[in-house]
Amino acid sequence: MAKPKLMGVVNVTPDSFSDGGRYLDPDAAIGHGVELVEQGADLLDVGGESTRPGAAEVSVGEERARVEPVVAALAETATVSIDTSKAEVARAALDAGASIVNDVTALRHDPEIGALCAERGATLVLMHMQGDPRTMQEDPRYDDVVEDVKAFLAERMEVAVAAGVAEERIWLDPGIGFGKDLDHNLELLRRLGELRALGRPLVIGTSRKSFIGKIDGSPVGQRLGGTIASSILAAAEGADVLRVHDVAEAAQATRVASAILG
Ligand code: HH2
Repeated sequence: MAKPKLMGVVNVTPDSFSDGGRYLDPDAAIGHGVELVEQGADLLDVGGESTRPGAAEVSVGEERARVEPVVAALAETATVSIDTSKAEVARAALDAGASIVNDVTALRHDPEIGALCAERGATLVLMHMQGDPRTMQEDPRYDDVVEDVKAFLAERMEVAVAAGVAEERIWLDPGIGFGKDLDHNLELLRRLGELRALGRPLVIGTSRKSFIGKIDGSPVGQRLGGTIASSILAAAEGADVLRVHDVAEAAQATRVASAILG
């Protein structure tokens, strides 16, 4: 198993599903990011808008105000990705030193992000989501979830390339928990290897997500074991980047797993 990169989550929001409000203050967010790097994060994903089901929309001005100072400070010492679906926020974050744009709508909300990443030579993460955050958990349906997600990601990659993004700069993410029921999430994780055929690095975010609670009834603050199990199995199936809140524990788990599997 190749040791995956760890993407540490820095949510500068009042309402993220697992840590909303803890790092809304810029100094708290910066301190948290620094701590995650010390714990072994290879990159930091800074976000100013929650994507949890039913989350309130945030204006461009507010989202920029939340993320800009945090990105500027953290980019001095770390690789920073900006978790946004708005080109204006992405541009401000790239100006402040971010080098990756993580767009959970895969250029559907704001196609301008494609041209922006092309112009700046930024890496672009394209994630699968069925529906939008307001409605995505209302009875999601697929013919074959892995085939459907794979076709979607292939199509969004074509859109990004048509906008000028170099294929080598694209990462793909099946979007665990975004318009998927428990069986969909489990099937995607079980058959993650099939997405390798797309030929691009795979990002996986299972951290603290509700599918873990659906398996064992755990509340959001007690899903570390499930996060580690799912992240390591994903890495063994070929995930290249693990998006996690608990970096120290994930770093130990990936070290041990890659020592065993070689
Ligand atoms: N998950 C979340 C947010 N952004 N980006 C990618 N590429 N993949 C993911 O799985 C993913 C993501 C949700 O987690 P979190 O940021 O902790 O919560 P919230 O959206 O409520 O801020």
